[in-house]
Amino acid sequence: MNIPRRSLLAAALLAPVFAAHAAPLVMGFSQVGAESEWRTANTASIKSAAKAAGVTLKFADAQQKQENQVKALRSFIAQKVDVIAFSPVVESGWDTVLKEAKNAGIPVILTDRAVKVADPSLYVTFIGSDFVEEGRKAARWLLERAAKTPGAALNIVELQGTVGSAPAIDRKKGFEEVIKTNPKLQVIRSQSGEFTRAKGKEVMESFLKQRDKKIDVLYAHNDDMAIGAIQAIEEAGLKPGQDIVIISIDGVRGAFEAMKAGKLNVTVECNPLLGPQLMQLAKDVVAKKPVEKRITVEEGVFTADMAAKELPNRKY
Ligand code: GYE
Repeated sequence: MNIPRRSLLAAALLAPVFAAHAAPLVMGFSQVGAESEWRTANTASIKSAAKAAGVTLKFADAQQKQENQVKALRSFIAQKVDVIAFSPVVESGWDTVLKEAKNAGIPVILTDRAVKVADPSLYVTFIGSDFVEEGRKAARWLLERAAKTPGAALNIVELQGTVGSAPAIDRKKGFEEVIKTNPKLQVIRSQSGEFTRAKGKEVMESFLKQRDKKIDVLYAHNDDMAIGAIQAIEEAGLKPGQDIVIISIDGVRGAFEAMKAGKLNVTVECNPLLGPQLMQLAKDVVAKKPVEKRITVEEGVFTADMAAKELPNRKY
C-alpha cells in the first residue's frame, strides 16, 4: 500500500493529541456520606467539577463508615484508577490501605479532612479548611460578646462532630485554646451529635433535661447539629438565639435562614465547594507536576445581622 508521506507525518503529529483525548483521567472518590448540608454541597461540587474537567469519576458513598471507605479504596486500586481522592471519615487507621495504593503506584489526594499516618508520603497533598482556626474564630466571637457582659459567667454546651474526625478534634481544640483565656467561659457539657440534625436535636434534648446548671451558650461543630438543637430548644419553651446564644460552623443556607429568623447568632464559614480545585490538582498530580503538600481555603465569619443581605449570595 502506498500511503502519501504527508498523511504519515500528520498522523504522527496528531497521535499524541488523540491519545490524550482517548483516555480521560479516571478518579476514584470516596465520600464520607450525606450527613449534612455541607456534605451535599461538597458532593455536588465534586460531581459537577469532574464533568466540567472531563474527568471520569467513580464515586462511592461510605455512609459515615471507615470500613466502607477502606473497601472503596481497595476497589479503586483493583480497577487501576489514575488517582484516588477521598475525604476520610476519621483521622486514624489508614496506613495499611494507603500503603497498598502507594505500592500500586496510584497517587492519593486527601480532600476536606486530614489523616494521621506515620509516613506522610502515603498521600501527595491535602486540600481542605483549617478546622483549628475555625474553632478559634467561633471562640473569638464569643470572647467579644462576653466582654460586653461583664461579670456574668457563661455556661457553654458543645455538640461535637463525628468522634475521631479531624473537624471534631480540631474545632474542639481551637475553641478551647481561645476560651481558656477568659475564666468566665466554661464548657459544662460536651458530646457528639455526629454532624447530623437528628442527633444534634437528641443530644441537645438531653443537655436541656439536666437542670443542674443554666445553659447560656451552645457551640455546635456544624450548622446541621445547631439547627437540630434549635428545634429542641424551642420544644423546651426557650428562645434559641436569645435565651441560649448559638454559634456554629459551615455557613450553609439553613444557617443563614436560621440567622435571619434570629435563632442562630453566628456561623463560621467552611467552604465545601472544593470540586474545581480538586480536579485541577488531580490533573497536576497525574502529570507529575509539583504541588503543595497542604492547600487551605479562605473563609469568613457571618453574624445574624449580616444574614438577610448575604443570603442571596450564598452558593451552598
Ligand atoms: O463541617 C460537616 C460535615 O468535614 C468540614 O463534615 C467537613 C464537616 C462539615 O459533615 O457539616
